Amino acid sequence: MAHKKTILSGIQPSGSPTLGNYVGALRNWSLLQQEDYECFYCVVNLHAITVKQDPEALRRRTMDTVALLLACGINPSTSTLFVQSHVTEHAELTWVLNCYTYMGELNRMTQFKDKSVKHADNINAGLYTYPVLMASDILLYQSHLVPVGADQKQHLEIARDIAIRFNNAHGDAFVIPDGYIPKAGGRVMSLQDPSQKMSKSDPNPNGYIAIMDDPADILKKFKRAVTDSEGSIHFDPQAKPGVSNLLAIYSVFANMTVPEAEAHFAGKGYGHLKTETAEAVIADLAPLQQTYNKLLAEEGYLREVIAKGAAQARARAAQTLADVYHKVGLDV
Ligand code: ATP
Ligand code: LTN
Repeated sequence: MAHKKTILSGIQPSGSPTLGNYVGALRNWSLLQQEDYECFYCVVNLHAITVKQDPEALRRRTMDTVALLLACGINPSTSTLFVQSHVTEHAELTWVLNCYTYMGELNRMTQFKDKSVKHADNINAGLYTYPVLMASDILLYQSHLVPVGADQKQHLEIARDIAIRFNNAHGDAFVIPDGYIPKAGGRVMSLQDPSQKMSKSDPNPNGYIAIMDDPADILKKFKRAVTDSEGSIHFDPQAKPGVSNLLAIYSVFANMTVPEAEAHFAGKGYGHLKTETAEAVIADLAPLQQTYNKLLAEEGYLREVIAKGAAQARARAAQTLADVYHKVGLDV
């Protein structure tokens, strides 16, 4: 087993990634590389097919997501960057863990309930067991830390519960993982309805900033963000959800704590808050967008990165799966 602690996280290749994905997850994936962890980052295309996908679009978006992760600063020579379907152990462990997961547990998952409403014509068994596939992603690599947004907390808890249950039944097979959810930005809210999380599947594009939005759009969307009529800038997510969301975003991009950001805007109006937040976001995303556009033209390179990533990931995943098969008695 590795000496360094292990990090794993995943992102679906669906839709255009938003500022929520970036602040809640991707930015931290890149920052955590600088600490003493072995990092596995995965484009979870098996998760994506729990909702209907056009095959050609799925292939293209999977490669685009690989380019995005590199543009966000994932370093393929120190981190393992791979595509989930390339490592068949994910699907294999999922079957075993399905048999260690109770329907009662899955029935409680709020993401399943939300998605069942959103995709009422396609409430498939994959959507239902989605958290078991996610648990397999995490547990296959003996992951200690899982950087995600706050919306994934429930899925992390079920992953821990499944791991503990399996370990109790068969002896230790899995490390019990912890979540890493950022304090500011763990839940970036919609700019149009700050009671909802910012989502790439929002039908109103003014609700989200896509990471690839151009500067003029980013400024326009922030200027249109819903605030309140009070006029004072302080952090109070219950009473002032719109303003608090902007303050949280600003604090992340200005590298300040939320109280420092409040102090920065003391006596200023909402116009300032919106414009300065937009400017901070635009400046941060500009180099990322440039690198992304350059990488899109380098398909050969992207394919090299994920081929190497898959080989590295498989080496680790195969060890865990073999141990699980042995413990369960499948290795005759
Ligand atoms: P969808 O909205 O289509 O269900 P998603 O964006 O929630 O998808 P992923 O693309 O797999 O799903 O999410 C990748 C990461 O981004 C996850 O760690 C998730 O918690 C995080 N994330 C998504 N939306 C937000 C948000 N609004 N604020 C903070 N983190 C977020
Ligand atoms: N369900 C997550 C994506 C995801 C993931 C993972 C995150 C799939 N497998 C493993 C962390 C670790 C989501 O954000 N929708």
